[in-house]
Amino acid sequence: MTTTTYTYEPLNEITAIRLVKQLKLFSESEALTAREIGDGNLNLVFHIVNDQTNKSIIVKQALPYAKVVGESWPLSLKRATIESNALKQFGSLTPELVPDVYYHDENLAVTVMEDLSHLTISRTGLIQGETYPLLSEHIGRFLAHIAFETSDFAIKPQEKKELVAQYINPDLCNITEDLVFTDPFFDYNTNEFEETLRSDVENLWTDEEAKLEVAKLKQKFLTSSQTLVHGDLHTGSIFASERETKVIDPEFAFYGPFGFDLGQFVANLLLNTLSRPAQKRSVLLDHITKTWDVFQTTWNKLWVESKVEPFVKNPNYSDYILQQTWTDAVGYAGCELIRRTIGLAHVVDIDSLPDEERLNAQKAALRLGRYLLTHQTEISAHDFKNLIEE
Ligand code: SR1
Repeated sequence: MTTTTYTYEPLNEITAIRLVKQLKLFSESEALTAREIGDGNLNLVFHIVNDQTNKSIIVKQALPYAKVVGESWPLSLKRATIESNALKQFGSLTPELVPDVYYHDENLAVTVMEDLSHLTISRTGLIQGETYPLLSEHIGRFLAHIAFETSDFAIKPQEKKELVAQYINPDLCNITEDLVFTDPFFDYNTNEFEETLRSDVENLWTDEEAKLEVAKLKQKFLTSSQTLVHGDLHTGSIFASERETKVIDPEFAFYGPFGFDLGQFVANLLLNTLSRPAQKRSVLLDHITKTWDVFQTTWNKLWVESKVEPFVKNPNYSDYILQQTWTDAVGYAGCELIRRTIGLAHVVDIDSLPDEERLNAQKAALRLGRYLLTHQTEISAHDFKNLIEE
């Protein structure tokens, strides 16, 4: 069998079709249509379909810069390989919760994967009022499996260190370090907010109590290699329907803190909650409690089966790790609420609201973010209802 060595060049509709035929994912004679549908900040995404048979696939290619800003923000193409490896690793643990990967080429920075267009991006669906009854059960299970089974509780330390090295992802981690943990807390020009919010933002910039908590969480993000994290688990990284949930886009994956993904997911549910009238919020708050319940139940089940770490015999140890994970998640949720309100990448849940509602939701997100940062150890998963109403 001959293998082709590719040289990087950005694909277009024609070359994307040529590639999938070369890969024999479709035959030469098939009539295919390709459409670039990437609406994220970083990549090209081609939807390729045979309109006669309806067979379809996704070709995702990393660009050597951040699409959202342009060529002035270079980014390593290695992220495509990290994403493909992470999808395969997640797929080996929770196959029903991620897309199948059919092909990856490191030079082209291309991953060919299952088309999920029968599902909706959960952010879009939640904005439209979908409830996704299985979302929290699925994400709680996904998070617990990934967190536990890629950690030192499930993998021998030498092997785990190889994985830590494999997932070193400096450029994408740097985006998070800047956009989530640093820039929103200083008067930096990446920030974006309306003048009507300025006094709230300036109060935050001088709030040394909250900023100290952000500094500690950033330090943990920089140094703690507890587990493989998705790294960008907002509701735009999750496809969903009434019955199915699929996690996509783990190009920010790296070895980080147990609570990071959970915190980002919770924060994005909270951002959607804050965009709604009071009587429509409970479904999101229930998703938060259920995610954490399922996480703990799944984690404890994996814990008792663990054969790698002799200390797992002590149940207090599991409680300690879970407590730390939740406390960190609350802190990371606080950072995410603030950065999605005044930083570079906002959420459409709130930005699409009419003026007065938008300002109220943004102020509430900043208040809640600050509260989570400064009360991390006191907040349980059941407390958000009261916190949001206050
Ligand atoms: C320049 S990238 C901006 C944001 O988009 C991604 O989805 C991450 O959330 C990142 O922080």
